Amino acid sequence: TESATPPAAAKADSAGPKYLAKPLISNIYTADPSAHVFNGKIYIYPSHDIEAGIAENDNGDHFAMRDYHILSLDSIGGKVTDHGVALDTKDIPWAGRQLWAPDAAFKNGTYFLYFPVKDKKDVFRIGVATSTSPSGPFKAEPTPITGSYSIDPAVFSDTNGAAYMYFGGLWGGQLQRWKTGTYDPTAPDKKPDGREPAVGARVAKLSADMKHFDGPVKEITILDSLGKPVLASDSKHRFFEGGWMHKFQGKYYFSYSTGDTHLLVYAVGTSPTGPFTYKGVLMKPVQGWTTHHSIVEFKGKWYIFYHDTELSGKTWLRNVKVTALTHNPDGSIATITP
Ligand code: FUB
Repeated sequence: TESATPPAAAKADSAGPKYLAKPLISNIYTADPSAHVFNGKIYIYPSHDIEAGIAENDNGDHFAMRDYHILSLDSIGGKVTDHGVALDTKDIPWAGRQLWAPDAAFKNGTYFLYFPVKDKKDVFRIGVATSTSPSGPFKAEPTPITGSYSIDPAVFSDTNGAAYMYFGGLWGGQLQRWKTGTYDPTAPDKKPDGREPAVGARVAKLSADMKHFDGPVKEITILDSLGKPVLASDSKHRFFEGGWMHKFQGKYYFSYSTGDTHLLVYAVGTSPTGPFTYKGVLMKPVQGWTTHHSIVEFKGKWYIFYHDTELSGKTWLRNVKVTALTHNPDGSIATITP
């Protein structure tokens, strides 16, 4: 376990949001922060970025991560603890390469870590690992979740106890190759026909043991303000990757990255599986190509965890940050300029 003291400017909650947007740790590079409150503390489940010496390409081969470190903090602006390696690719029997953005959940005394990694055929699948501690170490199940594919799992436990996994990511995340329900490596990775509906994120209900899908995988529809599905060519509104679900005042807020237009946006619905109506921009572009976030309520205040490349200036060596998130009285979310 290593500890890292945040930079002096990252002061306590009362200091206000503008002082919070500093790298949370600098001893390792971290990205894609999925934050949860467990046992009164914030636990962050991020990707662990490394310099693998692989040239940057549209496939994302330069994101060649091999393990996860879990972070925790007692308060926003407080000391951040790096709990060391929680899961390594070498301990996932079916894994090939690229351990990308994870998420976590808790049920009946067990913590679950959900992770995307390419299998030995270079196809992204989503696996699950368990632990009795929120900081791990985690033990991976011997096979990926049946029916899972692509990247960026985000698990949401509803107030009635039902849990759902949101997943998917375009281009390097391979979601466009699953249009027919089976893997098609010949599907064009980019530039879909301008008039076709956007490829949607996926959602599946989780089984009672949290280790399987309970029922079919469903494609999520994002509607525009006229009630029409967002088109594939509408790159400022369509889903790209990094989905997240939070519930606020009984409504379901599905937020995501628009990828090549570098926005974090949100859409709202009345069911956890959608459809969701596009509402606006959560966060303007950060430094670096990717933008990926999570939203969590902690001690009565809402926060957004995200990343940028402040420490390295390199898109594949990112650092996680946190800042305040404001729900306006009308249910809209105030746009954050990072
Ligand atoms: O960290 C690798 C990938 O970059 C994630 O899976 C995407 O969401 C993007 O942040």
